[in-house]
Amino acid sequence: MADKIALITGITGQDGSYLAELLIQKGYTVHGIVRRTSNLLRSRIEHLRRDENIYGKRLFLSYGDLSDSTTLRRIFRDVRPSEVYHLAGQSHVGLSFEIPESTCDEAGMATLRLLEIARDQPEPLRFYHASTSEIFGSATESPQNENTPLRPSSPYGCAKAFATQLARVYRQAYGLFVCNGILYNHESPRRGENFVTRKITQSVARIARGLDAGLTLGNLESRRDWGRAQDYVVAMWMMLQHETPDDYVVATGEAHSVRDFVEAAFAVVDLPWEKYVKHDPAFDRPAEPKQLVGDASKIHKMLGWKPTGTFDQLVREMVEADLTALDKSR
Ligand code: NAP
Ligand code: F7E
Repeated sequence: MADKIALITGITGQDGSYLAELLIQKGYTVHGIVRRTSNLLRSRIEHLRRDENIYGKRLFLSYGDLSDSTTLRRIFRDVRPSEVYHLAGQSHVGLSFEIPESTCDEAGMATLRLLEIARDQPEPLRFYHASTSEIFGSATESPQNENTPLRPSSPYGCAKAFATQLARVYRQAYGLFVCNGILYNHESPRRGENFVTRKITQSVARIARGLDAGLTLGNLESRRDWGRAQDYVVAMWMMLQHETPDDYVVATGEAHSVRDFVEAAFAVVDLPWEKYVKHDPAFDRPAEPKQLVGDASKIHKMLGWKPTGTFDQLVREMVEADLTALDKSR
């Protein structure tokens, strides 16, 4: 296992940070691509970067941007990865209506750039593409599986559908080992602060400590299939260990509304949610997918993956982490 070299795009994100931990723990050498930002603190991987036994020994970071093919190609040449996990890109669906062009470049075209680089490598490698339930958008069937037709309903979903189909083409046309992980929403204390779950749990913690008076949200009736990010990165790794490349839906199979999430989060701190939560149409989206719920029976049967924990445990874990972080910072 010691000679396994993984390259992760998007290592500073929620999934990238958990995946880096998992792979280091499995004995991999991990290389991450980070983009230049004005603030050097990369909070989700800062604990790894500060660990002398890890940083510079098992974990390496290189500067690169998804739009910069020359640099990406150079990183592949220098790192010579045996496994590539392509996770980077603008991942906010609502925001993709406001910045469609850059979203499509990052979620769509950048995958093409990376697949082309992968195709040119002297040694074969295994490539994971971070696909999403958003490719199904206004699906006509529920739950969705790997054969459900692609009907995306946002610029983000369209770009990911393009990249997903392209990954299939590269697998079939060139025999590349490429897997699409069709992941449904997955959350954790490291979830970005402008996704609904984290926005809720962070706000609940602040309200419970008397720092905020209320929480403003968009559509409370939206339903999602929410799982734990820590489980979902294991699924990514499992896909690349199988003898043949394939696509897999990764989901819990259970749908809950944003309202359910709000109720469960306020219940953790024993406060009545109706008193604090308001609707603001500014957070509504021009279009919403229909009922997105995944059928993960293929990955369960083929790779033995299954989700852990319950919806209530996930909500509790996130609220408690935000309470702890808030108390530490004061
Ligand atoms: P995330 O927390 O938003 O992280 C995105 C990562 O991409 C960050 O490391 C970000 O770097 C990097 N990035 C963005 N634009 C870049 C660019 N132009 N060049 C280089 N790096 C760039 O996303 P996530 O939740 O971990 O999700 C990982 C992937 O899975 C994404 O592709 C997402 O679309 C997909 N996905 C996520 C879910 C989910 O529920 N989380 C479900 C299905 C699919 P900075 O730290 O510098 O911003
Ligand atoms: O929205 C509603 C919103 O932004 C969930 C990404 O990781 O999962 C994620 O995309 C729902 C939507 O996630 C607010 O309208 C209500 O119906 O947390 P979200 P998402 O759009 O499902 C998929 C699988 C991905 O691939 C993406 O990368 O919640 N909602 N009020 C709100 N959403 C937000 N963000 N903020 C609100 O105030």
